[in-house]
Order: sequence, then C-alpha cells, then structure tokens
Amino acid sequence: MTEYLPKPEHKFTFGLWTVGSTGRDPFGEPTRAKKSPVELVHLLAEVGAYGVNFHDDDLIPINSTPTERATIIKDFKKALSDTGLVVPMATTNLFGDPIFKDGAFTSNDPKVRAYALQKVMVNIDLGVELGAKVYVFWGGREGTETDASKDPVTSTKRMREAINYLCDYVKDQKYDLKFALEAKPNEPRGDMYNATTGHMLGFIATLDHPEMVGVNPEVAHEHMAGLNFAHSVGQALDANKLFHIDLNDQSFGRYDQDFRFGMVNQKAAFFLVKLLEDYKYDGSRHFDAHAYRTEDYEGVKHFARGCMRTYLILKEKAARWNADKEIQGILAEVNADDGSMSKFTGKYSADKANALKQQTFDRPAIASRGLDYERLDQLTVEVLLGVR
Ligand code: GCO
Ligand code: MN
Ligand code: MN
Repeated sequence: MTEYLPKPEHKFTFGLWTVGSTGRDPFGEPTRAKKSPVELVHLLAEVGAYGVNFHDDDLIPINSTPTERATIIKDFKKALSDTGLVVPMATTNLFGDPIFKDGAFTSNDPKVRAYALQKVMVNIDLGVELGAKVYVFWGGREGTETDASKDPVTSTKRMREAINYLCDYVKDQKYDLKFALEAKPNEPRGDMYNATTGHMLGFIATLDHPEMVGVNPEVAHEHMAGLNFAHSVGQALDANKLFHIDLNDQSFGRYDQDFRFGMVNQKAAFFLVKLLEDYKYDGSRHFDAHAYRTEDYEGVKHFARGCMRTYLILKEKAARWNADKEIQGILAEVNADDGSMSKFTGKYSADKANALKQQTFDRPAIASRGLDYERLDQLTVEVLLGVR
C-alpha cells in the first residue's frame, strides 16, 4: 500500500472532459491544445486509471455526420481495447449547445424538451454499447435567472416526466442501466432546480421507477451550497442510492473550482473516503475535476495521479484511524449502552410509550458528562498529519 498505486479494483475513473480540459474559463482562452478522445484514453491508461466516462459531445462533436460518428466510435473502441480501460458511466451534454440556453427537460419550449429526450436516448444506446452500467444526469441548464420565467412546480413535473420517460425507454430496450442524478445549486444558471443531493433524493421518491434511479453527489457542488458533503453521501448510502460519485475539491463560498481531489480540505476528504470505505461503496470513484489552467499535459498527469494517490493515502489513514485503540476507546465510551432504555425505545408500542412518559430523567447529571470530542478530533488531526 505504501506506494499508493492505482489498481483496477479501486475503480478510479475520469471523464474525457476532465483530463481533456483545455483550461478555457469565462475570462480566458485555452492554455492547452485539445487532445482527441483516443489520446485522452492513452493518457488515462498511462497514469493508471481504470475507466473513462464521457458526454456524448466529448466523444462525438454535435455536428458530426453519421460517417464521422462511426469512425470516432471505432477509434475509441480500439483505444479502449488497446489500453484495457472500461467505460462504466456515460452522460449527456444538455448544457453546451445554445438550444439548451433555458434548460433541457425543464425548458418552456416543447421542441427543446423533445430534442433533449432524443439526445439522451441516442447516447444511452452508445453508452450501453460501450459497457456503461450507470447513466448520469446533470441538469446544467435546468434552472432560472428570473423566476418570472418558469414555475418551479411545472419544472419539477417536467423533470419527472422526462426521467420517467427515459426509465421506460431503458426498460423497453432491456438495458442493464441505472440512472444517477447529480445536483448543483447554481452555475451556470443563477439558481438550479433540485439544488442538492437531498433535493434529488426527495425527487427520486416521486418517480415511477425509483429503484432505477440514484444520485451522483459531487464534493464541489455540496460545498458550493455550504453543506457537509459526507452527510449528504451518508444519507444517500443509507437510502441505497449512492450509484456514482464525483470527487474533486472546492473552497467554500467560491465558484465551481473543480480542484484535484483533496487539494483544499483534507479533513473533509478523509471523512468522505472513510465513509465510502467503511460502507464498502463498490461503484466508481470518479474524479470530476481538472488541472489548473497553468499546467501543460505533464501537469495534467500530475493532477490525475494526485487525485488517485490522495484517495489511497486517505484510505490508508482511515484504516489507521479505525485501528487506533485510543480513538476506538473514546468511541466505545460515548456509544456505551447499558440497555436500560430499550424497554422504552426502538420499535414503538403503546406500552413502551406509556412507560416512557412516566420515566424521570436526571437532566443535569446526563448533561454534565464531557464527551471527549476535543481529544477525539486532535487524535484524528494527528493521524492525518502523520504523527500517529
Ligand atoms: C459541472 C458538473 C459536470 C457533470 C457532468 C456529468 O459542474 O460541470 O459537475 O461536470 O458532472 O456533466 O454529467
Ligand atoms: Mn461540477
Ligand atoms: Mn460533476
């Protein structure tokens, strides 16, 4: 483990758009020359990734002719078989083309909504052909700048109708494919619908086939909303809805930075990795991030290796934390249970409730107990800082 080398069982994946980012931003032109999907597959193989994910338009430019499309797919398949990389996930670009300027599934224009469904179905077919088992939906333009433009109840209904339609399509084709919905609070829209993973979980419960649909939470997106990412992931794990995950990093309160995993907040990244490993999350560890605009492609490789290496270092730290006797001693103490409350709590019964209403509690005595969380956290910090 000490070399922290990525292996296929770690399921480290990157999107074509991540290592393929040319450094273009709203203020400046690209700083790196564009690489073809085939070159990017080879770059990912060189750094030791397991898989590559793609948006339809990353692989096949939107104006391609059928012949161009066929050639691109043939070349991409050859690159996959030459390198052994797999395609665990595919997704649709429903945000780049001007047709989606006011949303895709939630657009007010029925032609835009229909075109969005068509675009997704076409790429679902390709994703499945390339082996994808998860299909991600990130509604980059599903939102508003002015709420004069759309009614949020109507938008929710439109979103539901689209996801239901596409679930039925997948069933009809007998594809082995699950959907993972990705929330983001804002950017590029002023405000986006289903802004957080929690919103998505609530929305999924209203679908026709909720069992087919889970979430794809992203570190940066929950941090943009000022939320604790591990808490969101924990809720998704509890609901058996963690179908995919987008790992990156982000300073709170900033724009969508998409930094290398673990670059900003190593402690939050540590608790995230610990959660994923403790609960044996077995999906892709997908890095939805990109290298600084300052980098050339050697820097892009450092970036990609760094994402995976930091994950593996934190995985080792999590195992160390779990095996630390002093840490575990504090946890055992704070979780101690003498069983005296089980006659009142757990599954409800009228007898338990009546008995509980009669019980007296010594509030000051219970509240006076120190919980030792200062020591627990300092020990955690020392594990992270490598002195434990
Ligand atoms: C973003 C999103 C995207 C999606 C991608 C996959 O902030 O731009 O995170 O990178 O993850 O479109 O659907
Ligand atoms: Mn993002
Ligand atoms: Mn993402």
